[in-house]
Amino acid sequence: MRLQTLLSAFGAAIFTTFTAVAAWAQVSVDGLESIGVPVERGTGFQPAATELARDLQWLDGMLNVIIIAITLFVLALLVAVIVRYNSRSNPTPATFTHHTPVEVAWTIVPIVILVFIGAFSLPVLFKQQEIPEGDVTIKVTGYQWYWGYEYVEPGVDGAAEGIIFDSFMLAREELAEYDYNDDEYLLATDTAVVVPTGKKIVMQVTGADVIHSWTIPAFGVKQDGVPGRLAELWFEVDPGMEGIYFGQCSELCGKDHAYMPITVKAVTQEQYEDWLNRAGEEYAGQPARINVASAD
Ligand SMILES: [Cu+2]
Repeated sequence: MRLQTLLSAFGAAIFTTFTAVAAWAQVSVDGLESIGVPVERGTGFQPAATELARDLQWLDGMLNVIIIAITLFVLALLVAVIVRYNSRSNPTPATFTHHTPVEVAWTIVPIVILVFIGAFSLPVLFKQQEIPEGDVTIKVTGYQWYWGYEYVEPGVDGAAEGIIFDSFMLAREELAEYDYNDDEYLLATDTAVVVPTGKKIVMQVTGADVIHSWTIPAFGVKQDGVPGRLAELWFEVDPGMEGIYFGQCSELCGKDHAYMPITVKAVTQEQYEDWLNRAGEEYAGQPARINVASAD
């Protein structure tokens, strides 16, 4: 009984600490609309905010056309066989086992289709995997069960040095306080990754304990964070697409896998620089990790 009381007191203490840290850590950017957000009963993609996402969505549409055409063709063949070659309309079936022209055709045609698909999908894949020189580099680490972010290089005048923060999911009752809607529960976090639009953002993705996966569907990016490895992904949000984008950990990582969402705020370069300056002061709370050497 005493142990139970002790445990619940301990739990309350931890909760209070986390809440206090969360309240302290918020450096917000106001006036942003949620763009990359799931919609009720939606089945399509979220709006594409990057060239990568546009490419993916176009490829998906093109593949769907091919898939539907093949499915209808096979269906038509099946129907033709059922109608013309059932035992009533065709009582004495043919007994041949080979038909060379047909066999050549059903080998060549799929090869042509696959080469055609490859010719469009490989460039899309390469565009994702060839990491450009980033204007902003952010290291993201998956923890059980939250994300940690470090702005690796300063964007302007060294202001980003020491911008290190963790990002926890907001409880339902905290959403309003942070300017999120009720239906953004399980998506919104206390701190958000802030990136400028029209700039190449490189994310270095890793995991601290188990494998996690960082994604923003509207950006067309997803990358596993594997402990001991540093993987990279990149994206460039289209100018004019300033807003809030959500993602969720996409690699089953344990008990609270569903409670470590990702919030990215894409802002204009001016808003970004303003945020950098404010965040630099706010988040430089871990002196041991501030890069002092490059200050002069
Ligand atoms: Cu995870």
